[in-house]
Order: sequence, then structure tokens, then C-alpha cells
Amino acid sequence: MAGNTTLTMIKPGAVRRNLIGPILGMITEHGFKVEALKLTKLSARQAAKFYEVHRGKPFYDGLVNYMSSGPIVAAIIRKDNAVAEFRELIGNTDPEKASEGTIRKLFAESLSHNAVHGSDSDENAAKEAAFFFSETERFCPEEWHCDEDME
Ligand code: YYY
Ligand code: MG
Repeated sequence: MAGNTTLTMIKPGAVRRNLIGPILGMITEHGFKVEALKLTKLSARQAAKFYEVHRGKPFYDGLVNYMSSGPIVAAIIRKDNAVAEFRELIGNTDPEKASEGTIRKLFAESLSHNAVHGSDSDENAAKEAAFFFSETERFCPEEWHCDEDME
């Protein structure tokens, strides 16, 4: 069964362009609930670890530099089938290929500065959530019935 949470980051360029509000607004308008949220900044070492899977690719060094260049917003967001639903809402990695109405189409500056991150699998969503948040930084009002999808 697909999981119900995913991890997003609002990337440094989008924070610099004062887009935290509009992007979080789109996320909540599309039915995602915010389970954890922080404004923080990654060191180069932390960004390198987060994007470890891309190490060795031509864009890796630029990605690590960019992702550690300023504050980001990290959030755990909740909806049925969260990973796939959120990948649909953010659109293609390359904003030129992203569908109209997606977050990247609306807010990305370029392929490398593409406004937001979204986890690509339930396994990575769990790893990435644990990278940013401890158990006591996650909140789930009773009305959201989060326990029902815990193992
Ligand atoms: O998951 P997603 O963010 O859509 O793309 P990934 O293939 O995981 O790449 C991570 C990140 O790296 C992407 O959001 C922008 C950047 N990047 C790049 O700068 N140039 C590429 N050719 C591919 C990815
Ligand atoms: Mg990815």
C-alpha cells in the first residue's frame, strides 16, 4: 500500500524570491496537511549527504552548492498516496517540461533551480523525513487519523 507522507523542501532560490507562502498555499490547497515544518539551512556536507544518490553525476557539485546557498523550508506533508500525488503537483524536474499549473511550472527558475523537492519513493520519503525531523517535531491532530497508517 502506498504511504501517506512525503518530504518536501522549498529550495533556496524560492525562499530568496519570497515564495514560501505561495508554495505552501498550493500544497495545502491540494489537500496536503502539514505534519512537520521548519526554516533551516543545509551545510554543504549535509546537502551532499541528502543528495548522495546523485554523487558523480555532472550536476552534483552545482546541486550541492545551490542547496547549501541559503535557507530552505523543509516539511513533511500528508495525503493519501502522498509521494505520487506530490510528484504530480510539482511537475517535471525541468520546468520547461512541467505541465501548466504545477509548482515547478509556476515557480521554478530553471532545471537546476527548480523551486521544490519531492521524495521519489515511500522508502526515501521516510529516510528524508528522518533526516530533517525528530519524532517530537512531527504533529498529527487526532482528526487526521495518522495512527491508522502506521505499522
Ligand atoms: O527528483 P527531482 O528533484 O525531480 O530530480 P532528480 O533527478 O532527483 O535531481 C535532483 C535535483 O538535481 C533536481 O531537482 C535538479 C537537479 N538536477 C540538475 O540540476 N540537472 C539535471 N540534469 C538533473 C537534476
Ligand atoms: Mg529526486
